[in-house]
Amino acid sequence: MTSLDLCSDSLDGLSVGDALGAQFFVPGSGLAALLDGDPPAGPWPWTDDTEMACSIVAELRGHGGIDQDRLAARFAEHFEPYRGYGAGAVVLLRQVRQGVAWRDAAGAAFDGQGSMGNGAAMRVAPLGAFHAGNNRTAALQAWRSAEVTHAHPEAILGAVAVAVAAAEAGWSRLTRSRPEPAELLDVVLAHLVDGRLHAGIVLARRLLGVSVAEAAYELGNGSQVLAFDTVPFALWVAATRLDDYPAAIHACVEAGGDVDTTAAIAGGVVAAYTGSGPGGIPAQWLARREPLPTTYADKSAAWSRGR
Ligand code: AR6
Ligand code: MG
Repeated sequence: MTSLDLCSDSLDGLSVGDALGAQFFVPGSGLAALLDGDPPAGPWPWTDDTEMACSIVAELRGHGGIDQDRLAARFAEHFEPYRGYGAGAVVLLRQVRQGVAWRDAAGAAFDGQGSMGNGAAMRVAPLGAFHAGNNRTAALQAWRSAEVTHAHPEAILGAVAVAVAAAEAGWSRLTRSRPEPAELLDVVLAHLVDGRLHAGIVLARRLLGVSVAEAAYELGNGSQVLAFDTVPFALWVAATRLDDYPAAIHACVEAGGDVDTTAAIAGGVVAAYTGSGPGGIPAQWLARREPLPTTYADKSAAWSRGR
């Protein structure tokens, strides 16, 4: 089991969660069908969560770490507007394509506040899995990956939280020791500073015994598309269902809201622990996900050189 194997399993978990979660915005596809073992017919197109995660994974495959300029170039190169990007992300990625420095574009977003959207968190679980066994490196690398598009500290901390959870999940898989839900969230909290994201994870830790509906009511379900309205619930799901990928995705679907993103985050963390094979992601779900792009590294390098 290499770092890249863990990373790749987490990417499968993220992208299947994203693609299946996005199906629940399609009229007529109901929760009951999924629970009955009859999910929507494929292929399930993945969305911006997966497209951006693939850019991060290409960085790790090619270089073992995040170079922010190169990551910005990859994000801009692979940006397909119809993949459901946030409104701020659309503006920012267009600007970067036009030659604006990513740091200027990210800093200017939302009247100079920077984005506190959930986009830095939605794409980062595979980076955490890659750094299984080294939570501090996962946190630092997540920070770097987030800054390229999200200048607001709450969005950056959302990415740190998800990456540390995925690193811990991957490490638990390697050591064959499942952490208690509270232990997993404590490891995450140890890498955060005070703020709304931190407060959300503290609340999630107190709610470990409650129903999905109650957790989503208290923590948010991503309907505001903000980091602190998304990550606490997604990590509550991952912590409480770490050994059961289908149950984690069911919980995200049941909660509603920004389902593709909560399922991408929870799915990316859980698959770092379960793997993507038997006992992890159902084979039928993997087969129905739109295939992942395969040409990221080369195209992006060519685009960078041509600027
Ligand atoms: N003040 C007010 N609203 C904000 C702020 C802010 N500082 N920052 C973000 N928002 P964005 P993302 C709101 O556009 O984070 C897709 O559906 C604002 O409404 O930076 O990459 C994905 O699947 C803004 O449009 O993009 C994810 O669910 C929104 O948060 C999500 O979008 C998202 O921030 C990822 O979005
Ligand atoms: Mg999306």
